[in-house]
Amino acid sequence: MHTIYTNCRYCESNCAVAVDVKDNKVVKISPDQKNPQTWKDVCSKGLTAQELVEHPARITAVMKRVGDQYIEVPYEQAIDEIAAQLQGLINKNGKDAVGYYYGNPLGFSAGLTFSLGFFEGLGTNNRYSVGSIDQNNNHVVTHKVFGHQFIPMNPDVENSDYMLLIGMNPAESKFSWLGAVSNGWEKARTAMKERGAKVVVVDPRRTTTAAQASEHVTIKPGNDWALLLGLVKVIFAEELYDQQSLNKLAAEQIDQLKTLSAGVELSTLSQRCGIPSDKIQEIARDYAKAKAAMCLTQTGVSMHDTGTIGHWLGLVLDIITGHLDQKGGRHWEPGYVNLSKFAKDDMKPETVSRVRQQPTVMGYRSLAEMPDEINAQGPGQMKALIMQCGNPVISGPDGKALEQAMDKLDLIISVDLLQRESHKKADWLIPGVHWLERGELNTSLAGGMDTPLAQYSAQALQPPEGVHQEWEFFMDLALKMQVPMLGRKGVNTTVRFSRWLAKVFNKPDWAFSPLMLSKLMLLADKKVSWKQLQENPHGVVYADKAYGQLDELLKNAGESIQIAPAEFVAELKNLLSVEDEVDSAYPFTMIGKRNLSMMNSWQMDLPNMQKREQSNCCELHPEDAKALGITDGDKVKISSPLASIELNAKVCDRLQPGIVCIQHGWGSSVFNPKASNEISWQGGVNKNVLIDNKRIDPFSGIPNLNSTRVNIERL
Ligand SMILES: Nc1nc2c(c(=O)[nH]1)N[C@H]1C(S)=C(S)[C@@H](COP(=O)(O)OP(=O)(O)OC[C@H]3O[C@@H](n4cnc5c(=O)[nH]c(N)nc54)[C@H](O)[C@@H]3O)O[C@H]1N2
Ligand SMILES: Nc1nc2c(c(=O)[nH]1)N[C@H]1C(S)=C(S)[C@@H](COP(=O)(O)OP(=O)(O)OC[C@H]3O[C@@H](n4cnc5c(=O)[nH]c(N)nc54)[C@H](O)[C@@H]3O)O[C@H]1N2
Ligand code: SF4
Ligand SMILES: [Mo]
Repeated sequence: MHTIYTNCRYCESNCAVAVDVKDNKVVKISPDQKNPQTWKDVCSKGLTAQELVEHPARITAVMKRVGDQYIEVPYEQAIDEIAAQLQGLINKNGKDAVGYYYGNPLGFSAGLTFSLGFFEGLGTNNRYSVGSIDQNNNHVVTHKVFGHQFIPMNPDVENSDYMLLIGMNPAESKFSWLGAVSNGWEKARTAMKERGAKVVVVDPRRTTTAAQASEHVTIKPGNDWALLLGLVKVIFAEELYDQQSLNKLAAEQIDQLKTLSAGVELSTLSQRCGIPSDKIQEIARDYAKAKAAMCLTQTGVSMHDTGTIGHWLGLVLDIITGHLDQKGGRHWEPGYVNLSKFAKDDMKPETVSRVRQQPTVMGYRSLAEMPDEINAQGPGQMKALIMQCGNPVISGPDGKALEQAMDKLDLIISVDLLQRESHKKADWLIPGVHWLERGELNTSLAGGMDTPLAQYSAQALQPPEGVHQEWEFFMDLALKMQVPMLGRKGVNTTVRFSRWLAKVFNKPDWAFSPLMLSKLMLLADKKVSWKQLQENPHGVVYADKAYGQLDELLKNAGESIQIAPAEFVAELKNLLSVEDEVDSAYPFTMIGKRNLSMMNSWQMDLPNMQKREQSNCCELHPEDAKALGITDGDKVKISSPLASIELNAKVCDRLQPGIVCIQHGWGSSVFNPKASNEISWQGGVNKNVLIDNKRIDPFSGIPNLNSTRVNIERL
């Protein structure tokens, strides 16, 4: 038996784990206590990660659909056939015929560069990312305000006196979203206990986080912007701002914000968000006066058609009170590879989609638009879809519309560990490679750590025999189809040459790979060397935590903060001008939640999770239950104008009346392509079929995943 020190790559927390291995099988996964930072937060998902590797229905070879069966096909033959099929579609219909969607787990793989690089080279406009159902509005905001699309902010929890947590539940989901704090919720609780720090949680539901915080403030879903505008209003009106911070901003932009916030009554904003005016005043005063404070707006804010404005106003609050990028606030860490240098002018909002004319984000369209781009005939129509690490039919809005549209595609390819709902009609199943089977240095997370830490994520297991790394699949397709990898001439020649050298000299490491690219990127900033990483398998703390580095970045780039981008101001005025209409046929608002032992639409089929829950349910308030004659456990029907679903009711006082809560991600079967496609697991109901793909955030294309109007009745 031997032990490999590596990281769990299921979420941003990147927890350090020690993996005991015997005969290429995991004996045990435990927290790596020698890691200086990230081991304390290890959760059951990481500790049982081998359950997915050893899943009985795991795809362990390339499978091709023939009739309604799957057959195994040698990898090289698959590359030839797939390249020919894609080329055929492109010759007939143009490059946009080939569509691509990547899901959340790809963000934790260094192979991402090669997947994205293939489609960049191919030049298709039909590219879709999970960011459009998660975080794209954050990128839109930092791009407009700072001029950089990728500025993750690390919450300096351990030094904070006042934490305003809006739309997040770190007690279950971890402090892990665009900036991770290892053991963050424990650190926040310690700060409350030992230093008297205040944690105010704004959430429509009394989550575990809300229950353990100093204070829980309930809000009407989708209206965080109104609360935040209220806070900004009070801060201007009572002159609670930090004058030094204002001095750095353009006076006319400040005036614009002042005038805008002064022009709306606090009572109006209070009514919109459902938070009393005096509570808004109290939060504003405490926040501004706190020595060190942070306002974190997370997915509860993101997943609405108002998400961009919500994130923007959260940033405005931090900037005008002088808390941004200060000790105990959210601070920017350039990381061992400063990605803001690599990802600066790639926002492309001027490129709009073909059918809806919706702006793209970093060249990617919104998943909400995919059905239209498949259905609408004419030049640019999507004819094929390659999915990697994603389950868009379940995790995206209006899964039925997407499923129906996908029926019209000529070719569906899925790269995944398992065959789930979105992949059930796939023509090709390409085996995914689990993080236990990957050795990589994931530079995309280089700056997203609480304390500057770098660690090589070592490979613990060999993938099943004959299975190639996912990035190799895209590289091999690029070579076969003569698609310039990364959209750059010369890369393919370099790859061919390096592969030849590697073969001739029997040095597999010499072949061009994501790791080689990461090593090259290390040289750009020279904060940590490859040698250091190899010598320190538990990770290297390469710098002290520092504050105020964002100012330097902006100064060096000749940029200044644009606190009131014209588009955002216009949209805010628009939000203020329209009434928050309630349709009496759909009087409830549906929100969501996560579960500590599962990720979005996966892991519920694993033994670790099966011990806990078999299905999702519909939580509702006792008063609503009484009025509707519903008791705990009753079957209820939840409807939106699009569809209806049936679930068991759970009566609970965690919610306010008028709000129901259903966990997303359920209702995705697991199929077994090796056993005549039989269903290997099934559980719960897909609530996202209720969610409209037409009502989306105008900037990021994110739908109302967390504030859908529904009706509920007893069956
Ligand atoms: N209503 C509602 N909807 C939501 C949300 C919500 O809060 N409410 N949350 C949203 C959020 S935050 C997100 S991130 C999205 C997620 O949306 P997606 O990323 O599209 O979907 P997931 O459900 O995360 O599915 C991930 C897939 O990746 C596969 N996978 C896991 N590891 C690997 C790997 O190493 N290689 C490969 N090839 N495949 C792998 C899994 O088997 C699974 O099929 O869902 C969003 N949808
Ligand atoms: N165990 C586990 N951990 C995870 C994941 C998982 O699926 N399972 N997913 C990972 C991923 S992909 C992500 S993106 C992160 C997300 O991490 P978080 O952002 O913490 O996501 P949630 O836990 O869903 O918390 C969102 C909260 O917003 C609340 N909410 C809903 N609507 C509103 C609203 O309008 N306003 C406000 N203020 N609050 C609202 C919900 O009640 C919920 O408590 O978690 C990551 N970690
Ligand atoms: S899934 Fe759990 S163990 Fe893995 S990185 Fe996230 S918090 Fe850590
Ligand atoms: Mo996410």
